[in-house]
Amino acid sequence: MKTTSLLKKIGLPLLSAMFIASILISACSKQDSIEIKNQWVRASNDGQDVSAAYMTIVSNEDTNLIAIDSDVADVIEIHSMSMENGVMKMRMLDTLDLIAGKPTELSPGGFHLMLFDLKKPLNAGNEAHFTLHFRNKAGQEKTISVTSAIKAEAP
Ligand SMILES: [Cu+2]
Repeated sequence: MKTTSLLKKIGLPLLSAMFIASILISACSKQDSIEIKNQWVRASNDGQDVSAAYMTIVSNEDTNLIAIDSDVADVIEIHSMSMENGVMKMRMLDTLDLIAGKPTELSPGGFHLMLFDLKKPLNAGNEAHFTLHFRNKAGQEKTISVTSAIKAEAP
């Protein structure tokens, strides 16, 4: 068939050209990328409307996490947790500083996103969606969307 042989002739170089182009594009956009991984949300307990979300954030430029929206909670605060004189203290932060290339871990016992006024109970096995707002030193803002699995305990 004519069309088949034509496809064979043109298809492969075209595909590889597209592949190379996509690599170039991702290499360019990587210059100011923010990566989110290991994200999860703790399932809420019966009768409680608070919970916490965890994740690892890696930005390749210095920036700040300044605000968070979600479909599961009306109010979300950035909290830190630390031991002070033998007592665990939780503190609200205005922003979370992110240093270029350094993974910032939000995990139980450390930084976390505190969810208040849950819109509905968070059941293990479901998902929650978050929109993270960042602002760098130059004042440029960036938004990243994240889907987190709801889990009964730390993975
Ligand atoms: Cu907290």
